[in-house]
Amino acid sequence: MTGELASPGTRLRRLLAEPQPTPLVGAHDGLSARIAAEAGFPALWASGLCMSTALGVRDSDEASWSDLLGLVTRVVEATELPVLVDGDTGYGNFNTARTFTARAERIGAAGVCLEDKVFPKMNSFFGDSHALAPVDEFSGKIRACRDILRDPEFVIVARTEALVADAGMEEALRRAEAYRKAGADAVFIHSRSESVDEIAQFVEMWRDQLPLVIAPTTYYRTPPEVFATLGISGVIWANQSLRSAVAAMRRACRLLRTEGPVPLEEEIAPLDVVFRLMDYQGLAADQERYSA
Ligand code: SPV
Ligand code: MG
Repeated sequence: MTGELASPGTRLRRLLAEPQPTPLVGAHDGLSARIAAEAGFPALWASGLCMSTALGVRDSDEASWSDLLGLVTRVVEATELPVLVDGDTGYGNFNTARTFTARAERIGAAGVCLEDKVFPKMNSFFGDSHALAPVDEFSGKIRACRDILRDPEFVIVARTEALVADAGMEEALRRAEAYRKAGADAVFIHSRSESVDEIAQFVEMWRDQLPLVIAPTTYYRTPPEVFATLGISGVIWANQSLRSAVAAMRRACRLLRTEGPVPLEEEIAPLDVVFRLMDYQGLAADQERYSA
């Protein structure tokens, strides 16, 4: 008998409710999803930055949301892991946000994260142009997303960019509180500080009202036990896997061009690894089983 898995939303919800922070790793296609699963990550972040980069465009709403959902489908189908989808600003108003969310749910994602910036947004780590959407307008998006779900366990994460936009701690708290009231299941408090201090300050003032999610892209030096002590629920390693691929591909192309394939072969994944990641053996076994 094969046991039914709980819904993706339920599984993500349970992970975020665990006493220790749940690590999520950024994925942008089926391959990166499988590599993350092989390494033992319990959940995936379908990263807007990474999917945009994989498509060869900027993380400034240049990819259409159908393009992004195409990649999310690949990420979802590649493993059994629950996938939290980066829904950026929701691509317009409450209606585009809820349509995106409904589609993400239909294709098997576990949750969507929406951020309170103005469309078109810019990646939080580039430049200083990060205008915030009015709180009421963004709260309306959260409510609309909540109302369109089929699975009430599907997770809606509200991300505030107040600290990224230099709007201050009070504003970050005011926004997080509004989004909690609008029906968010968790708050993603984003920071581009190199220290965890502003996150710690937020946590202290937030007083555990909803699970908190963070992406320590710039404060990656923070010892992991600090996140546990702060009671953080989800730690998103948003772009490290993609950036490692960028470094490896650049090096490989340079080496191939300058020195040829022989020195390169030593350091690249053997085809066997590729076949194993995609379970070619499983297909060979099925071939036996189903062919006359
Ligand atoms: C993403 O991965 O697209 C994110 C997280 O939004 S970050 O790029 O770290 O802001
Ligand atoms: Mg993003």
